[in-house]
This record gives sequence, structure tokens and C-alpha cells, in this order.
Amino acid sequence: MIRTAAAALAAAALALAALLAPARPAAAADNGQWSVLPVATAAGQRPYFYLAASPGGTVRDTVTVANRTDRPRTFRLYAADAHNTARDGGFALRGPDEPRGAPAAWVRLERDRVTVPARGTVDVGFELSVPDRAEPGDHPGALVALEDAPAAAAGTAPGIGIRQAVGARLYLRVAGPTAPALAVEDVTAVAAAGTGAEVSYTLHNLGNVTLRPRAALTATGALGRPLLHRALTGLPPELLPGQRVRLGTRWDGPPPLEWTRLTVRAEASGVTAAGGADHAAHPLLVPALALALTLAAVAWSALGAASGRMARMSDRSPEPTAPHRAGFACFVGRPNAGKSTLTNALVGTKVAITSNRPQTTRHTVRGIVHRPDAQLVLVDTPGLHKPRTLLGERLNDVVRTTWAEVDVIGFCLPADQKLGPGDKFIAKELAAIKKTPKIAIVTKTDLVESKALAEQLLAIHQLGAELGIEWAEIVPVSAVGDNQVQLLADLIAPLLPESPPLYPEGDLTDEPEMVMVAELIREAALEGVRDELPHSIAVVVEEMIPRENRPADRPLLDIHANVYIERPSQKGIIIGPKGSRLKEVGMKSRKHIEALLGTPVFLDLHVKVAKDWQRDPKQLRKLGF
Ligand SMILES: Nc1nc2c(ncn2[C@@H]2O[C@H](COP(=O)(O)OP(=O)(O)OP(=O)(O)O)[C@@H](O)[C@H]2O)c(=O)[nH]1
Ligand SMILES: [Mg+2]
Repeated sequence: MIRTAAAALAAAALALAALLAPARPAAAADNGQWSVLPVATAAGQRPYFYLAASPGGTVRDTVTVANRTDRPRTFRLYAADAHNTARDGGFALRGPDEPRGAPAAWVRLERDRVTVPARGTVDVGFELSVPDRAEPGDHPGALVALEDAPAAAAGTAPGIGIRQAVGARLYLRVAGPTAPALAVEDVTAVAAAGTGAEVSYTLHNLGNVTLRPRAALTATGALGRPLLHRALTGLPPELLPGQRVRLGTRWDGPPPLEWTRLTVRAEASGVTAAGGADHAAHPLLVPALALALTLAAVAWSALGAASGRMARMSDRSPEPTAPHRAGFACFVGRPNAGKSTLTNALVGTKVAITSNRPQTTRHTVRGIVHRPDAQLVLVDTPGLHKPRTLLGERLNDVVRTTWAEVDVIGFCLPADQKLGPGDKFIAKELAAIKKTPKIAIVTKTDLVESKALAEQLLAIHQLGAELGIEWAEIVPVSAVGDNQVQLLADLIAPLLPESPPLYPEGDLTDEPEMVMVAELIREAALEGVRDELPHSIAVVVEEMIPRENRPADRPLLDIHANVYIERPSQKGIIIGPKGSRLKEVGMKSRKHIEALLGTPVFLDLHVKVAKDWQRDPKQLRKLGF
């Protein structure tokens, strides 16, 4: 949750306070024989350098190298970049001959070699010049004194394990927007000896500030039975910007005959991330239990209200006293941002059609997510855009009416496209809706590298700051890659009002069947058409009637639908050579319709011209807009 700039600063201050804790051995400032520390000031000894500078700015400071031994010692002095070790995520420094990045490359020491007399000290000044185009945020490193000659050869007897390179940590913060961002990636669970499982996961700092992560492992069994909730230990105290650390833990308690869902949830500086994996102690259990679960789910919905009681009885949620919440959360954003795909992923079934053509959604579609603690009514809206037709204006009106009425607004911004005028236009309008919490959702994260994602997170944070929007959360998700989708539901739920469920258990949408059928036909018709044609297509189901005189075990539903286009010249494209395209549209959509309605269907499609219907109020009314 990247809240206001003030909150980000507060987080930075916290991080700073945490950094004031004694240095860890990995970058000790003192090895008992010599030490490297910031020069003492009137205020006392600083344990490390904390420097703040703006891009283009320069800061100066002095490092003191102290020799505690009875002989002179010579050191090589250099600036090093910090990173997290691959082994356990500890704080580590790059060697003197490794390529230098930020901040090491920006440091100029007055001297790079010093001889410190016995029991004496030497001060060396340095200058840190931040380039104009430096990235804002934290750039951790250190100033290191590496003894020039091997200590043993110098005639003393240093204890084994004496560290030759000793460094004073340097925490540089470059002024500009800060955005904490964290991801849990690649959660895997492998059966270990006995019934245990080795769980591995990667923590990835996607933002530009140092994080101090905490994490917990949860396991749920079939039908959501809670099995485990345990804080994870062995996390790196500091996860530096851009760093990825692979970590692991062992869970000894997986039930031998149960499929489990493992989730690693991590948080730091107000940001939350989660990732999960399925685990079965016996490999055959995964398919077998998936089937069992499907059957159970069918039985579940068939049981109707009774299943509600079952759900409550079997629910051992950690906070049984937490009030139930229910309410509306809409997804808004420009066309093609991934709103409908996300709605479907959250609901777990297709309630809204999707396509790679802009302006696919033409009315609000409600999808319902049922959880033990909350019922989320997700409202998918048409993409808000610059209208060129009366239809466009009406669709935009629908969006604005929706966001004025819901409890939470989810603003969808695709990760693979830089924020554009369309996004900024929407953000400006959202800024005027003060009372409703807004979550910025970065969609399609599977399409970009982490660096691009980090930049997008930062840009969104900045956009919020510019317009005075206090994002309740900024969440990266991939609906296609099933990444952080459940986390999004977890973040929406607490923002909803306390309320009993608004829809009966088992209802996944309130879309009328006829509308859904028309939409499925339109979705199939959109495939492979280009330019203006996708906008020109509208579908209306005229009637759905069970065929008479069919045997009871072989019913057939007759569906008559009209596919409208705007100009006679478009007819040929839709119908295709010898009707081949229309036939394909019929075949494709029929499969989806039969799955939706659970009955064989005979689909009768007709192509009709409704001249310029997008601009004609009368035609629009006829087509249901
Ligand atoms: N790779 C990838 N593609 C996605 C993801 N989410 C959506 N898409 C694709 O993006 C395109 C647009 O998705 P929609 O869900 O229809 O977008 P929308 O925001 O509802 O669009 P409109 O209804 O036109 O406003 C489709 O081709 C989707 O398959 C994702 O998480 N990853
Ligand atoms: Mg849509």
C-alpha cells in the first residue's frame, strides 16, 4: 500500500531507524584490529553514512580509518555497491575489482590508499556526485578498507577469520518519489523425507527503497480447511532495491492424503505480496483430488443453502469474530486494460467477454466472489475513452455512474504500456471522488520484466501524488498468469462495508442468460475482425425456446440471434466466403453457450444491417443501450 508521500516518508524514516541498529557482521565496520567509520562529529559517532542528495547534487563527507594495533598498516580504500547474497540474502558488498554501479561509481575518495600509524587514525574525505538522471530512492553501499598486505605476512598473528575488508555502510537516498514494492515469486513445494515438504520462494524487491520484510506461510486443505499459519524466519533483515532472494522453509505437517494450497505472504513498509503453490504428499493426489474437488464443488452448488451451513461449520478462519463484509468494487480503466479478464479470474468463471479489441465491454457486468469473510461484488465496466459516437458517450456515462456508487474503485493500468493521456484523464476524474477508496491495479504483469514493472509502480505512485489521490493500495497482478489475483481479493475485502451477503451463495453473476448468450456470440464474432468492424458489431438474442417433441434425455434449445453491423459493405466480411466465417462464429460460440446453459443448443444466426446504429438514438435503444 503506497499511500501518500508523507506515508512514504514515514516509511523511509522507519527504514532509517531500523538501519541505525548495530551493523551486521557481513559488513562490520570494525574487526578488532581496524575500523572504518564516518568521521566523528560534535553530535557523536555515526555508525554509518546516511547521505541524501538530489539528482545532479554532490555531497561531501569524511571517513576515518583507525588502526588499533601496534604496527602501521596500509589499506586500499574503495567504495562498494551492496547486494543481498544468493545464499541467505545477507547484506554483502561487491569486491574492489567488480564493475561498479550506484552508489560506488559516484564516489570519489581523496585517496585510495592509506597507511595508518600504530594506534592512529587517518581521515579521508570523499565526494559523492549523483548524476542528473539518477533513479530516485535508496542506493546502499559502503566505504571499505582492505588491508594491502596479507595480515599473516605482516608479522602479527591475526586470529583465523579476521576480516581483511572492513566497511562503513553508506546509505544513499536520491531525492524523488519513493515506492516500496514487493513480490513473492516462484513458490514451489517439493515432497521431502517422511510427509514433509520443502517450500521454496523468492522475495523480490521491485521498488526503490530498502525493505525489511516479514513473511508467513499458510496452508489450506481441500475446501479451504486451514492447516497452517506460521511466521517465516531466516528472512534477510534488509532486502535491497532490485534484489531477489531465494529462501526456503520446511513444513513437516502436510496431511498424507490431502491436497494442500500453500501461500507465502510477505509484507514490508506497508506493501503486501503473496504467491502460492499446490502440494500433495502423494503425486497422484493432485489429479485425483482435483477431480474430487470438482465433484465436491458440483455437490456444493447443488446443495444450495445447506452448503452455506457446511461452509460455516468447516471454516476455522483465524479471526472468527471479524465481521462479515459485502459490497461493490468496480474495475475502471481505459479500453483493453484487462478489466474483464481480471473480473473473470477473480470470480473463477467467465462472466464477462474479453478480446484484444478495445471497447469490448459495453455494459456493467457484475461478478460475485464468495468468501467466508466477505462477498465481493465486482463490477466490470466499459473502458473509459474519448467518445466518437453516441454509444461511446453512453458507455462513458455508465462508467461514471458506476464509480460514483461503489464502495471501492479498482483503477486498472496495464503494465506493458506507459501511462498515457487516457490514464491521466481517468485519474483526474477519480481524484474528484474523494470518499471512495481507490486501488491502483497494474494488470498484465506477465508481459513485462521486473524493471519495467518497478517503473510503472513508481509512475503510478507519482501520478497519485500529482493529483492528490491517496491510493489505498498499488497492486501488480496477472490475471492470465494467476499472479496476485487472490491477494487483490484479500485487499478489496477489508475496504467493503460490514454487511451480510448481498447475493445468494453460489450466484456468480446476475447477468440474464439471454445477455450472456448474446455476449458469447459477439465475443466469437470479434475474433479476427479489424479496424472499425469490432465497434460495429452488436448481437441481440431474439428468443431461446426448448425444441418441442424431444425425448426427455435429449433436449435441444433453439436460440435465434441477430448479428448487427452498421453498413451493408460489412456484411460480406462477417459472413465470409460461402458463409464460412459466420459458421465458425456459430460453432465457437455454441460450445461456450452449451457449457454455460448445460444443454445442447441449436444456434440460428442472422446478419442484419442497423444503419449507423452507434450514432442513432433510436437504434441504440432497440439494441439495449
Ligand atoms: N498477457 C496478459 N494478457 C492479458 C491479461 N489480462 C488481460 N489480457 C489481455 O488483454 C486484452 C484485453 O483484455 P480485456 O479483459 O478484454 O480488457 P478490458 O479492460 O475489459 O477491455 P474493454 O472491455 O475493451 O474496456 C485481451 O486480449 C486479454 O487476453 C494478463 O494478465 N496477461
Ligand atoms: Mg472489458
